[in-house]
Amino acid sequence: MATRKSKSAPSKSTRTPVRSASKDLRGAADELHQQSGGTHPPLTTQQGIPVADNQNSLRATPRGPTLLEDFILREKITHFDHERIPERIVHARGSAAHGYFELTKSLKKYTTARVLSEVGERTPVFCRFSTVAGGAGSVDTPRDVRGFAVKFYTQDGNWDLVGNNIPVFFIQDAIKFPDVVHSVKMEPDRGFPQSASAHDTFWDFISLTPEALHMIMWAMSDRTLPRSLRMIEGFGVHSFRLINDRGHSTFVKFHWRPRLGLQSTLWDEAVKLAGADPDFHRRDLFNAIQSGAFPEWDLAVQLFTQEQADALPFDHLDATKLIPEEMVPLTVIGRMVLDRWPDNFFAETEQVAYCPANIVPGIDFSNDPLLQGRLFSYLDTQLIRLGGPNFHQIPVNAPKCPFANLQRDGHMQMQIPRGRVNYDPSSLQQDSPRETARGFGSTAEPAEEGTKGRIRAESFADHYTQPRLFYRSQSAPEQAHLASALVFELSKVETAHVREAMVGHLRHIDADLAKRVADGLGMEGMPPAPPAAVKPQDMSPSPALQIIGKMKATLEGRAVGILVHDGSDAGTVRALRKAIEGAGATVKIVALKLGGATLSDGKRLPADGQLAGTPSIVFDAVALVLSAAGGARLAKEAAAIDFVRDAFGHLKAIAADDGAQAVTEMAGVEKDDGVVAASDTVAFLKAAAKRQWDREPRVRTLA
Ligand code: HDE
Repeated sequence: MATRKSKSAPSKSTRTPVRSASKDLRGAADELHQQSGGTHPPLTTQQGIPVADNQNSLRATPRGPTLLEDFILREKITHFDHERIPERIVHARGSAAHGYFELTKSLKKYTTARVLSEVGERTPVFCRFSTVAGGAGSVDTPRDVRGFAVKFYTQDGNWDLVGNNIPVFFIQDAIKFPDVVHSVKMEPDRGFPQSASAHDTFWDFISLTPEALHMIMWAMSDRTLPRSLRMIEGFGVHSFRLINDRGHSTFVKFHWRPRLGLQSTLWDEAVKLAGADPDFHRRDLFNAIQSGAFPEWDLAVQLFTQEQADALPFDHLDATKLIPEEMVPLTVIGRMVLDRWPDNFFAETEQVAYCPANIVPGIDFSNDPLLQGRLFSYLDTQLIRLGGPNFHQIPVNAPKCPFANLQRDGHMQMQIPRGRVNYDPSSLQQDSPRETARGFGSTAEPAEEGTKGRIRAESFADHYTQPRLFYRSQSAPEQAHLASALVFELSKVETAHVREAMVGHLRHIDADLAKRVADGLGMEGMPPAPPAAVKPQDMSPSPALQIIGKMKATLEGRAVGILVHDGSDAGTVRALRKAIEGAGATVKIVALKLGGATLSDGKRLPADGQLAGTPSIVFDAVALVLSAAGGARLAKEAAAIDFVRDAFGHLKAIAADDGAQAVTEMAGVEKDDGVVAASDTVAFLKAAAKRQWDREPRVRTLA
């Protein structure tokens, strides 16, 4: 009040207290700083000028105008104004880590690439995972493809394997990429939906682009709902070539296999996770690495000759096709360990620039037209995203081997090249860089006969065989999830003819799938199937395409929540913790208040999470250790009932002692193999190592 009065009638007496208030602020900041300890270097401007006051701008009088002269304020604000760079047009939301790749099996016979031929060699890597459609600030768990990009800092320069967690892609030709991306992103007139494919424009495009159907099968499967980035596979997608010392070429496809096994969430879980923890995957990766539980992947290759490629019943240069591993087996050649979280998110995870054109001698491209387009796109986008041609000098992008050339100048040149020579050939300088016999060479591949034109090869025309292969290779629960995902997505499509066109396509893939989706949408009658350029073939099912079949029964790397309240049995909590941690999982104690609960032994057990903010969705299994009074109390808490109901609905194992009965009853938990006594740690570990698929038909209607 005194201040406001002073505004209309400034006087000496009112100004004095304001000035001293500002001094007090300074004093409080100093005091807090002193309490925090440590050795602090002097704060300076970007020009190195020491800053005495970082709390107050320079003003003409304590309540008067701010002075333009305040270069410290201007520099700080100007830098802040420029803190954001354009986000990636796709894959904007990502999380990354440093680590290494260790070769365990030499491919010397096939390639001169040192990174793939020197067993035991550890190559530093930087690996970034991403969602595709959402912006940088979007959530971690939408239904979406995940990017899986690895930069290998090899002795022969950077090799970027820029892949996804799905081995095929939506389109066959790079010229369609802007269309598929526009269609899935927010609709341009309304600016929504963010990070979701369940809308008209996406399905309109897909219904008119049958080549996308194989990828759609994958996208609608649980592959796009990963439980953790530590539990996804990665694929280089395209065929690449390996070139050996005789110039001989062998085709190769790259696969990453998570050591923790492949695992997904259910759709309902993913939806709820988006609200419960928008950073679920980033936090999970961060916590694992910080706690020393370093995620690992095996790198495996499929190697095949031109003759084998020619004998395949599809074209391996078509990125909408995969080579079943039952046809060309996988050979594990090494492992990747991610063991260091970046020091700074922006400097590393945001500024890292991957490019499929970054390959090293001994590796070469194939003629896949999607890959060929990508070879151009990434450098182009990075020139604008990172502001100029010197982004390779940003530490996360710079090769770790020596590099030298005659490219010069440009925005943000960080190096100071010496000497007169910036051209080649030259004779004036003894240390100017020169070509080397060990340098990169392209495969001497004879060009095919043919006519120039905008032509899609006939061998790319079969759009239904591999979607059928994928669908028919799935386990029953996975088929039901896939059909339900299609029903969900198409139910969000407002345009009837788009929904009908999609069901028409499904008829070529599998009649039962089409029927399930048509029924799920409540369609009267079956829409017509469109003409198919090539009649779909039946390939032998490939069980390797499943998740459930491949899922390891394990608790390793997973998390279990134990719900406690005052009076919970201390011995049971201890025994559970020991067993769960012994199985390689982490334990989080959840209680009504963060302060925790006083257990039966009279001791206070602090909670890791407050019940209202720690739903069971963030766990792989739960235990309810409650006294009868505790159970009765929590049976009146909506968050506790949801905790249990969701765990049951998400097919998770539940260990419950007698005291928990009031809550389990309220939550509608029915006895099954996944509901065990809290005292039976052996049964709990067994049940918690997998989801209770048999329970699903009892808790939800699937298509
Ligand atoms: Fe990308 N893609 N892409 N893509 N892509 C980008 O590059 C592009 C494709 C993939 O963590 C962009 O630096 C075209 C297939 C990943 O930083 C952009 C085509 C696969 C990442 C681009 C494709 C991928 C990207 C956006 C069709 C799996 C994130 C920002 C011809 C094999 C890398 C950037 C990271 C990023 C273009 C298709 C994977 C715009 C034109 C197929 C993992 O340049």
